Amino acid sequence: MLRLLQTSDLHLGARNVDLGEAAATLRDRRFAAFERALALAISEKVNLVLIVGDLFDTNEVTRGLVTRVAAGLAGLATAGIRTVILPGDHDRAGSASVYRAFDLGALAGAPDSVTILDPLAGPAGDLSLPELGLTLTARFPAPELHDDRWRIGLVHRQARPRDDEIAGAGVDYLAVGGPHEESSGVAADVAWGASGAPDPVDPGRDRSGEVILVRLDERGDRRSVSVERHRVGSTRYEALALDLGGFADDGALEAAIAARADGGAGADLILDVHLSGAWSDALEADPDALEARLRPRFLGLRIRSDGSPALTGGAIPPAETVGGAYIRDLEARIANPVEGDLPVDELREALRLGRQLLIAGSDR
Ligand SMILES: [Mn+2]
Repeated sequence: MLRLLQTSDLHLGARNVDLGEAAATLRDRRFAAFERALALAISEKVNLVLIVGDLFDTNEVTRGLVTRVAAGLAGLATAGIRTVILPGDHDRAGSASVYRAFDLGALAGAPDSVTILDPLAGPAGDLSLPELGLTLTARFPAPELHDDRWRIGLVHRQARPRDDEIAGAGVDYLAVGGPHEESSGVAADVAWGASGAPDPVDPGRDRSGEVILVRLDERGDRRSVSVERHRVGSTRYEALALDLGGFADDGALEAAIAARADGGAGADLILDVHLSGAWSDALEADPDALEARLRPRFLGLRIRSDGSPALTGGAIPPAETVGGAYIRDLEARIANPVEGDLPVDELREALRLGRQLLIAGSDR
């Protein structure tokens, strides 16, 4: 029986400029998930660790990061565990590859325990491990790969290959990197598994934050593969859509967003808020101000708005008053926009401000 720990899409060293101050925290959390994956490999006494692409977020990472990764791999080597790494989309193989700029095995002090599989090398790039009774290949498919060992393929793609491609891969098990969510299955007699990202790297991926343990069993001439999920990540991404028409004042709006951080939940949460709809004059609904006030409660917070101030409801002051004339003029321009006038969203903002300045407190 052989056991492998499989991970991919760690995206270490990502700059995440859109996340502002949270970016550095997020990098630390991703690295922590990587370290938890390695600790799991050691405690589970696996035979092999597979990293199926996008270990690094870019080929231009710092020596400091590569050195920290190498130290982790050195820990595996000390425990007698070999690591096999496939370059991905972000840490692409080729002349500019991070794996050419740095020799991870040498940095780990264990050149025999760390292998970079070159997807461009053809059959010569296959890795034969007779002591484990398996052969690994980065070729996809590798239909001529016939030996009586376990044959394991590694492939990195944005979406998992189709069933007919997997069925013709020429392997017993296909390790898939690229999809950021966990999934696994069998196509014809080929088992496949994708671990997803060990710490979630983007929104809308419920099955991420995990690594998988792959078990290869042989009884007589019957081979079976099973996949077991293990959580190592903690970051969560959520989206929150709010209709501004449902809020009586800014306090209520702020409370609705803040509620997502209740019970300390904000510490692990990157929340993406989308405000829409028409808001009443009782609200400022300023996304930047809300974001500044609420950001400390979350790991990351983004608030976007494409809402607009409400048109004037209820009775309008008489047309001969300044306020009444102003509102009638703007309502008409909003209802029948003409070329050369201000954009409608600016007219609506002018309408809102006018209502506040000219008729606030009146009995309209
Ligand atoms: Mn990726």
